[in-house]
Amino acid sequence: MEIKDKILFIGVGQGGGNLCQELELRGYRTLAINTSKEDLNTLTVKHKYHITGGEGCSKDRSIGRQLIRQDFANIAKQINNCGNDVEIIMVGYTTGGGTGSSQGTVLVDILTMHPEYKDKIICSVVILPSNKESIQANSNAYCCFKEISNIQRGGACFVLDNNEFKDKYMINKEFVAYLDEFLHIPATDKSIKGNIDFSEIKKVLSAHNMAVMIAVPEGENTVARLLDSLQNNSIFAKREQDNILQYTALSLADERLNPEEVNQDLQKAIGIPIDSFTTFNKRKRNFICLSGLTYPKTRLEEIENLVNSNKDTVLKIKQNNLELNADMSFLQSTTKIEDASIKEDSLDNIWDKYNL
Ligand SMILES: Nc1nc2c(ncn2[C@@H]2O[C@H](COP(=O)(O)OP(=O)(O)OP(=O)(O)O)[C@@H](O)[C@H]2O)c(=O)[nH]1
Ligand SMILES: [Mg+2]
Repeated sequence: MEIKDKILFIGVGQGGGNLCQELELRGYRTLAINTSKEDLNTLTVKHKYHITGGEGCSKDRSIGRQLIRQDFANIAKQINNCGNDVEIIMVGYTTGGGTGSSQGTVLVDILTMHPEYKDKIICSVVILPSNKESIQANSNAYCCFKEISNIQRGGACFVLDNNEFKDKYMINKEFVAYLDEFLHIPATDKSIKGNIDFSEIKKVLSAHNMAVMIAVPEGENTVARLLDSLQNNSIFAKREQDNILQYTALSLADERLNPEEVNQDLQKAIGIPIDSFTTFNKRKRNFICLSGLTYPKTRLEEIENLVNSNKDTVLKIKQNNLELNADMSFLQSTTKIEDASIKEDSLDNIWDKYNL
């Protein structure tokens, strides 16, 4: 079975769909779902699904949340149709919009508990807005990340950052290239000094919390250059420098290098993982994937500060309103259930956890 048949990539919203487009060019199985027909029409991917009743969410997360809840049975059918035989499902979405940001996380959470999918590895690819984007986009991203950080059973979460590159489509392209390179390691990178097989790829991807990938061309000072790229020249959100990680997968270009020494040097800077997997390649590239990293707390604090520094203005805009204070709630129905009534974490009540 080819690697491409073991993975399904589900893109939610526009950014998620754009990732599907890039992956499909490389032969991967994808499913693009969106509340907006117009967004879906920009894609040429084979499997697309327009969420019933959706007209886009215009960055309103509560609309997206309501729509996925109502239409989940149909969405599940689509997923089943495209990938009930895969081993890994990746869900990709942006955190700043309305559709992906409200639906991606709950979809991941549900898949990790769903009888048909809970034995698969459910990974995420999420995208942070740049600090030049709107207050709404940044506020959405923060709220979305609060939910991401509470997911209990998910696998690796790759966090791409629009702050790090001017061209967001280049970020997509670069990520997809890295992912493709990583997933092909078992097939292409072989050495008597060590191989990485698919079960090790799965081990790396099954680690909870954040993951990153980076590659540098072959050359002197392999470790220093890998470390520099990890820190300064990456499409991913900046890592916390707390030496917490679970796994590393490393493919080296120069077979004369001693893998134990290289790993030791790396670990001095990034911390000691539970396990490290190493192989060699003929692509003249040094490639590394780290997983089980802490979520990018410092970067999220930046987003929090950006939103907070605009809070007064936003509140003023919102308060610039006719005030009608009488309580008419006795005539209004609500679907919101108080937190106290949400008890155990089951597939049925998971939606209530995501009430907006
Ligand atoms: N890196 C990257 N960022 C993107 C892409 N598309 C959108 N974004 C960013 O994502 C945010 C907007 O999210 P979208 O994915 O367009 O929103 P959506 O999920 O379709 O939600 P609505 O349009 O509000 O229904 C902004 O921060 C954009 O800069 C993409 O293809 N790549
Ligand atoms: Mg959209």
